[in-house]
Amino acid sequence: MTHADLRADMLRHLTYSFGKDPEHAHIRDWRMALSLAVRDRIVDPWFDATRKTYAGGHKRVYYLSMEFLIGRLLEDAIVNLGLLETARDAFADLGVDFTEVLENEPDAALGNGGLGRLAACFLDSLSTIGCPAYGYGIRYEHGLFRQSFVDGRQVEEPEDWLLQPHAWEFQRPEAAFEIGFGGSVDESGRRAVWRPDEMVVAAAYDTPIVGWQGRWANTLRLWSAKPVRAFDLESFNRGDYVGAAAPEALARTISRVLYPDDTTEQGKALRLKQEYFFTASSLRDVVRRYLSEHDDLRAMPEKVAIQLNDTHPAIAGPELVRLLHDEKGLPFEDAEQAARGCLSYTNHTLMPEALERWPEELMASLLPRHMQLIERIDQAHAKANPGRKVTAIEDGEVKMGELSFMMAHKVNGVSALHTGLMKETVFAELNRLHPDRIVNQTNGVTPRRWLLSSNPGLSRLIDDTIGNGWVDDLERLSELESHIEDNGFREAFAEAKASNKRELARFVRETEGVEIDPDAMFDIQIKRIHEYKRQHLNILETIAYWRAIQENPDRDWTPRVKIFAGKAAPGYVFAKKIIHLVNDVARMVNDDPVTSRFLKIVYLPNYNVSLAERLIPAADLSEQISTAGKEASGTGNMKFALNGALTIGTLDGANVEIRERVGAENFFLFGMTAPEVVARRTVANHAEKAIAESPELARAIGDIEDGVFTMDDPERYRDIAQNLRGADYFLVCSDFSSYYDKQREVDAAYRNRDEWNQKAALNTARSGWFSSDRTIRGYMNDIWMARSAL
Ligand code: KOT
Repeated sequence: MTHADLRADMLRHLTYSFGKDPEHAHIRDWRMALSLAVRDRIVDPWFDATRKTYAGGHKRVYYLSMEFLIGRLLEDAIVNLGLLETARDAFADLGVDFTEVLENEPDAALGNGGLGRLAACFLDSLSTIGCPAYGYGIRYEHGLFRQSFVDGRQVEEPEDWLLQPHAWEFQRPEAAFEIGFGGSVDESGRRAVWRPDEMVVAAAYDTPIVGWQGRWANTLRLWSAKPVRAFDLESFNRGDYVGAAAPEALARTISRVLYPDDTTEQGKALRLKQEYFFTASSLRDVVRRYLSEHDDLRAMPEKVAIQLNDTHPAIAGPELVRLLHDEKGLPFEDAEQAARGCLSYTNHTLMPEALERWPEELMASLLPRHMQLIERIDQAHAKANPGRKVTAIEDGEVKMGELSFMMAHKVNGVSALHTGLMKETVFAELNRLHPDRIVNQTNGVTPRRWLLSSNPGLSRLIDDTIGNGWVDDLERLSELESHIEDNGFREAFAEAKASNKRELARFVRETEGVEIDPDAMFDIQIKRIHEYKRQHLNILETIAYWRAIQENPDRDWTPRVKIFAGKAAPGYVFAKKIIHLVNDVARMVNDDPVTSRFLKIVYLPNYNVSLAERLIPAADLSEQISTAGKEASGTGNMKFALNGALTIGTLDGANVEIRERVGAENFFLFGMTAPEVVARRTVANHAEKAIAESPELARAIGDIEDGVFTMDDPERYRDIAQNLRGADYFLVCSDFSSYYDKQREVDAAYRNRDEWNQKAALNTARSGWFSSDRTIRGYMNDIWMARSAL
């Protein structure tokens, strides 16, 4: 396809799909026209993939996830179809800025963070590998809130990506299911019959997901809630026009908004409704598709693999049993076995506050038949494993982790450390009963988005050095190693980074009005704000460094820019205080004429996928500083290493495996290990002791308490300081010295720029294993027993 062909296609869509003539087209019109022209190229491979899957009788994988943090799709599709240069040329002809067109696309934020972004990377890898698969989720009208700062405080505004037409989706009016809630169970007949008293319609919207080089395309099917009857005619005829629209509003509430909590549970009835809504519609679709080709439901596991992305779709266990037993008439035992053969469950966190538990009462009132089946599943498990006290129902609550474990043939963790901890802690007893069930699948990231499109400079250098085979065979990056000795290569590698940093400096100047020096070290921490991720450890170290510079301003300090980005859940007061503190410190430090040559702090608002794509390629140092044992895996850590940033981090999650692969000498390790963390908590006054041993820490906390950064309101951070001096559950104080000292080693290392570049290049060369293609192959082989159809 030439750029003239693409231009002609765009002009046709501009005219006939949108009724615009080129003279009057806005950027948005061009973006929509390009999107449809590109989408047209995906439809054929998409149909082909469906036909091949049917014809070959292939097993299908269904990935059920509450969140798909897909971000922008246009550039991804263009890159995967190999049309980047073609599109650029087409716009050059038209005199329209191509980058502006790409950046005009709203960033679809249908997820909170790691869990949702992992699902999106998996979709890309499944299509690249040619594994027949569907992603199933919710078509939220409002994705994750937009964040801004007012006087340094986080302010949330609703996100409304669907206010404008969405170029990528196809509405499927023919694919709709009625989903029930509440009511009662009629057990008078031979089979239990659930009679719900509330119904909504789940309507399907499909987005094709094309893989690398357009060889295969799968479907992301998102469900939108609609009323069974849009309008209550009776109310209308009575003249009650508001009441007439009530059923519509009620039904639509279910897919209205994404819950903005990451790794914490809200326990709200609407959330449980959302979970059942998308799980039930997805399973009905799966069973319908299976029965269109097969008739033996007991053999379903041979053709169907259903992955539960955490426990959010855990109701899939009882729902599938209900469909097979109550509705299709299989004996309970056969239904349970067939369901278990299909289902598997990924655990993403061990933090007790994130493990889903639903009050029995709520479950019974919303899903009465499911509550009965959960009891039966629990009893069957107890009967099969006598003498063991492990149950899915405890203290009047349904424990969704235990339920998922019992209903899955495989359960996986997301890094080696995390999987080990799962076996030792939350699932210890279940693991003893089912020792082969828990397996590890270390997370990965798609190299198409996280290197090829987001870092074109480095990608070009890699192509020129080893060819472009790395894009779908990322371990080939190891071929770069032999070139690292070559001065020319090292300089080109350094220049790719330098150029990304200049571009970021320009962005920060234009959006924030803050001047940062592209030659300073760019030290970046971007992720959800959470106590366990310890952004406050980072800001304490920043304060201490600032004080050290002030005391000795004539020393030759290593210039740094500390960059933060990330959202706090709206109800998470402590996390919001951390944001405010960083902003207050930034204001003070950036205005300090003595230190500002050496230290700048930037907190970028509204962190999302697109901002990550801008920041990661420009990083020198990646902050992965969670309390050991708390971050299940991390995936940002992988993206940074892949893009040639060095990590300062704890032995937590996938950091462990990153360090093993890139080499200990190319990774700045600090802090306690997971077992040391557990031991340290038993030490009386651990925080007080750590503060007494570190004058830098004592001073930094003192500054916060004295209102150094909050002259107008010295009390503002009293509770942060109190928490640090007191419980300090996440051991910020106990890890401080080790972190501070390691940062000074980082300073020294950055001064030897050539050696630093060598370490950076080694990080890239040795990060190939962290491709989500590798992860997906692991799931296919160890869990799904699925094969590529290519
Ligand atoms: C839990 C409850 C609600 C919403 C999100 C979660 C959640 C997110 N649990 N774990 N995560 C993160 O998942 C990522 C992908 O596996 C991990 O890399 C990360 O460490 C988890 O915190």
